[in-house]
Amino acid sequence: MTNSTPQTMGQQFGRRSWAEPWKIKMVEPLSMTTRQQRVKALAEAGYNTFLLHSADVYIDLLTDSGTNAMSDRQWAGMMLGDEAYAGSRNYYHLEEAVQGYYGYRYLVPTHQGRGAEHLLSRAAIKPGQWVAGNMYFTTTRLHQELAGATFVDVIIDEAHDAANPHPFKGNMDLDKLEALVQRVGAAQVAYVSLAGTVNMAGGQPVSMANLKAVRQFCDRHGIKLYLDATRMSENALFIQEREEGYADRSIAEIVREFCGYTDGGWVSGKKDSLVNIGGWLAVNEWELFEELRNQVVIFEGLHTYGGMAGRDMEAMAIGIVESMQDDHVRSRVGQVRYLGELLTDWGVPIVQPIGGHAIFLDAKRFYPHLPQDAFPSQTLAAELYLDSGIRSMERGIVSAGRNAQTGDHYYPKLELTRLTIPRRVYTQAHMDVTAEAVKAVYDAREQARGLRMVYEPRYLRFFQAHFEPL
Ligand code: PM9
Repeated sequence: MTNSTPQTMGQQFGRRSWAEPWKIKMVEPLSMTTRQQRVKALAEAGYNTFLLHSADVYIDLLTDSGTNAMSDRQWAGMMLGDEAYAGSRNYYHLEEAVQGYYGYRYLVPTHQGRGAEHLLSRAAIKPGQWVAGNMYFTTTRLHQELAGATFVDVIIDEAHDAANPHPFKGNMDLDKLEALVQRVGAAQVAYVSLAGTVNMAGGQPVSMANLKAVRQFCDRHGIKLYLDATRMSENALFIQEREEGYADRSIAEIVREFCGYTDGGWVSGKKDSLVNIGGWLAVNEWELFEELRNQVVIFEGLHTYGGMAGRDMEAMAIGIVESMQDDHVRSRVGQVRYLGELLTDWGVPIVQPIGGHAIFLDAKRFYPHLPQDAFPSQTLAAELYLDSGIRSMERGIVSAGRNAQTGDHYYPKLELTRLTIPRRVYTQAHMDVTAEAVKAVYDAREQARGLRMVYEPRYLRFFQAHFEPL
């Protein structure tokens, strides 16, 4: 494992600013539309930014998922794809990277994160059981529910308050966990599902101390603990910066220690791991691995490719190494902070503290005159696109979906619009342009009228729902 020390960038040269630890070798042109074109494109997309053609988008901050720029090393790795059906050498490289950096014993590759969630949910949940998690994630919770579990949010209360400055808003509340066990019995808790960082809370981290406490709780009650390690290297940066005793530990060391307290984990490789497609699930227990390896051939592909091409596994193996470099993580989160600090200075309400992968605009404070039923975050994403061609994503009532039992909307406390920063893709100038566009939409906030939903798909409605202006 190659580790850079935490202090290698900026400080090393006695400078105060950070800069990206790479230079640009290939570029992709952007195109700008007129407002008239955007009005038409948005209406055709049913006011849902997921339904826009990317050709109609200027700066694309929909997601950091699969939108990363790969390095020259990763592209070179693509040429070394071993596309054998079974036993591809790229699988063994990936296995080595996962074992080396995350420390889990047995690897199951999948086509992306939700493939891993599907397999774990099927293998580890018995219908009628419960899963406790630190706030829900859309695909994670859906797979747990489809496997017959009821999801219970046990994140600390501070996470549901956009303005609360708690340094580890991803932490679990041990009292909430205890209350669940008292209510349903430990045997009925399929597992604890911990995400680092917590996407829906604003990219907020979990502290090592909290994880250790959760581990002890799980040991006391005989409950398994599985980690969504999708953005774990970003979580590690926050631990390095904010938690006592970790300032001199590298990102790679912190990730390895963190994962060591869990029984297994999964990732969407499309985030931290700097690739455009791929995922995995890895566990320490042989019996569970046997079951997962059995299931992967039904739903994903053979256990040595799991839905990925050999070249994709090679790019991910190299991406894992790059994602653990301190300089990389520092500049990645540094760019997110740059945008967030600009907006904060201009008085635009965003989730605080600034998280790892995105800026989350607080639509409740942005549009206090819009009720949650008028979809304020969806409205804000639409208005931002109309103003500038910048694409963002709703993370509020639409994403939260409906209670599977009652059919009612969930009304999440957080009503957010996410400006998600792809890794190694945009420059500081793009962040300036984005901040100016958000400010312009903020200045015109009183004119926003909201939306109504006119088409609602059954699952994960935020992807495909249609809206009309009120
Ligand atoms: N996250 C995101 O944009 C892409 C799908 S939702 C728009 O944030 C976590 C923490 C995720 C995640 C995806 C998945 C699923 C699991 N855990 O998208 O299936 O943020 O690779 O991963 C998205 P896949």
